[in-house]
Amino acid sequence: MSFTIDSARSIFPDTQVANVVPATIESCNQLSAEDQLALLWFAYTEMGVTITPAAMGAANMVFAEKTLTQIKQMSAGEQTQVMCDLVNHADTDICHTYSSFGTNVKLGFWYQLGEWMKQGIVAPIPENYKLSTQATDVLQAIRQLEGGQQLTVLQNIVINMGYVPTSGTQTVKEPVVPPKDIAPRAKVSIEGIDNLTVLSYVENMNAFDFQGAVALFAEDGALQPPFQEPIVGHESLLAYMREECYGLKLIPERGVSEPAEGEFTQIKVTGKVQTPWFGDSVGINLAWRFLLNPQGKIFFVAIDVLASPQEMLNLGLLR
Ligand code: 45D
Repeated sequence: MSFTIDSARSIFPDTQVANVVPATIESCNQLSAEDQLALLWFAYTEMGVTITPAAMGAANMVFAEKTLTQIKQMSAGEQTQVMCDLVNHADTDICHTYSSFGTNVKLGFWYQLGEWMKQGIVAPIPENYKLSTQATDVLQAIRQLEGGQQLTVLQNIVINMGYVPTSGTQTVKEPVVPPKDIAPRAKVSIEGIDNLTVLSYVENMNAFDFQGAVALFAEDGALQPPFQEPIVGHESLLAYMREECYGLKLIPERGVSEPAEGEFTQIKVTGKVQTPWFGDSVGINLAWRFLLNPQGKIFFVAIDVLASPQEMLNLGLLR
């Protein structure tokens, strides 16, 4: 018996994932648009995290410039309407354009709006806005999360704003980003792991050498980002990495490697990732669950946001 992508998804089944993240997003989605905007704004400003301006370089903000200028020129009422439309997934031109942005452009778009709200160029959330009791509860729930989990909630909410077609899975493709310079390479070491595929995966990702990283995957290999479906095959993986992975810093700490059925090898690594948005001020606790085929290629890797820092030590050794 051999693995399928589907069966590979359940390797290391006792990994405790931060399910509180999708649960929080779900309760947020139940609120009215005004409440969501106010709640998210309060959460975002309360976090007090400072976005590294350099991160805006990782995002290809040219794609959003026209829309941002358009919003800047609107009346306060229209600006508020646009923001509510984005939350409501309304069928408007701006919502359609927004949906065509990649993750980093969406984050950069809101970062810019947030800056303009602080400067009084875009309609702010009224300081005395009174959250509904439900929204107050959600804000309280967000406060309880770890820093990395809070950012994952915000990131996911921002990704899902804009127009969502009700039928079909037609996604608007972002124009291809020209390959950027490859960062200097650094050797990695992971306690308990000497597997060259896993080590080169981390080295290539940290060097933004995505062709090198994709070459480590089997032809039909897959990568599953946190709370998402797997991305399958070299072409899709390369497109994904070019769009989402510039500026990420993978900091694996320790791992375990064990044989799996059919001469596959399963390897679990725990550690942190830093996003270009916050540099080394926030680390997100992660696990990478790799399944290597008998040829040593990556057949599957899942990236999971961990439920707690203690999960960093759960390598499945005590099963
Ligand atoms: O007015 O090995 C609101 C992969 C609304 C690749 C706002 C990976 C109200 C393979 C929206 C609040 C990528 C999977 C304003 C590894 C309002 C791999 C603005 C993992 C103004 C390791 C809000 C990588 C703003 C990971 C501006 C897990 C919010 C990366 C900004 C995780 C929020 C990255 C930002 C994360 C959040 C980044 C910038 C979680 C960024 C989060």
